[in-house]
Amino acid sequence: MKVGIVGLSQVGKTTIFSLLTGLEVDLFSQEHQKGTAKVHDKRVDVLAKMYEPKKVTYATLEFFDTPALKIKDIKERTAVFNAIQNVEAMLIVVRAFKNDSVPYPEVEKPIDQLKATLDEFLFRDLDVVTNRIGRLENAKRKLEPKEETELKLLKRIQEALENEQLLSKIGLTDEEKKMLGGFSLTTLKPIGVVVNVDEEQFSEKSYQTKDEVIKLCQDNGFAYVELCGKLEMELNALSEEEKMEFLKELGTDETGIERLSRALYTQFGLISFFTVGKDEVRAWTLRKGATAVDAAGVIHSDLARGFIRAEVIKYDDLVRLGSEKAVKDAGLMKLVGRDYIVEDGDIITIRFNV
Ligand SMILES: Nc1nc2c(ncn2[C@@H]2O[C@H](COP(=O)(O)OP(=O)(O)OP(=O)(O)O)[C@@H](O)[C@H]2O)c(=O)[nH]1
Ligand SMILES: [Mg+2]
Repeated sequence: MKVGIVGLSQVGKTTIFSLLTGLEVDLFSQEHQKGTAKVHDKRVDVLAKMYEPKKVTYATLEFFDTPALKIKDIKERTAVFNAIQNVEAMLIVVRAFKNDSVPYPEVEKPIDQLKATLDEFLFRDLDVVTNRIGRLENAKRKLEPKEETELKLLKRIQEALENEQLLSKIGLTDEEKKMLGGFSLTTLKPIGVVVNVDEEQFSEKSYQTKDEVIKLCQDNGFAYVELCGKLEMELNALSEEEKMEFLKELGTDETGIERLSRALYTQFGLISFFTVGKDEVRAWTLRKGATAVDAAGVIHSDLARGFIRAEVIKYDDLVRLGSEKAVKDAGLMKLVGRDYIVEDGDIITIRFNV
């Protein structure tokens, strides 16, 4: 899944992009950057220990860094959103960290930054929708029935946006969403929020307007994660052992970045299934509700085309019983057909014939 990283100026967007993707970036460059981030999943580590494969592959998310949004600056907004039209989800970065040597964004309180960023999302969608309405209304011909339906829907959406409602919250049907698919509407996409705190805020688990930020995220179904960009950068520079030691002192076994990628993955409606063996242990990504034949297709189109059935064992059963054989002997391996709905943590072997 492709995720756009957006926010006001100097909040830590590029820092978080760099931490997520492991790419070295020039903080002063205005280039758009994209990169791939590993989605932390302890289950993959456990499976890798068990199978000792040649290769271990984690699920990934693809991130796109963007230049800062400036409040009510149409030109900047258009540039930012045009550059990430293809993303399927948004990650908003909000700055809580205090540091007078880093210029503050236009509004300082985290809740105000979040609201201002969401306003830009709403304005963007309103721009797109209003343009399209104008084009339909000014068409010098009679509209086709399909266009009439679209126009009616767009007007309803326009009104919602004018009332500052996120489109993900107005109960659009799947058919309506499909009709809007080509417009890449920002507020229809899943949203995650990351608050960049400083060390003091991190250890006190508190920052200005935190309650309001959390409430807004909960009310709208946004993923919410706090992390300290500076601390994460320091962690990054350590060896694996030093890192684990440091994290233990902090009372956790996961970095903020690992927590972030996992939280987004879940909140964006993604699940993982696994394939295992001596060659490779791998996590693959599916949308919740996808079927066994979808899973086959993710691995290779031949596997979907020639799909016969799939063998499924549950990760928890495998770990509890210690081997595939033990799981089979306990009668816990399932043979499933193409319409089986894959569950997070399924270990799948596809039987196929092409
Ligand atoms: N103290 C502190 N500084 C940070 C933290 N995160 C980022 N910075 C610094 O803040 C400055 C801005 O960070 P960037 O990651 O470039 O922020 P940005 O949102 O990409 O900035 P623009 O793209 O210019 O809008 C840099 O000097 C970072 O080193 C943090 O958690 N704590
Ligand atoms: Mg930047």
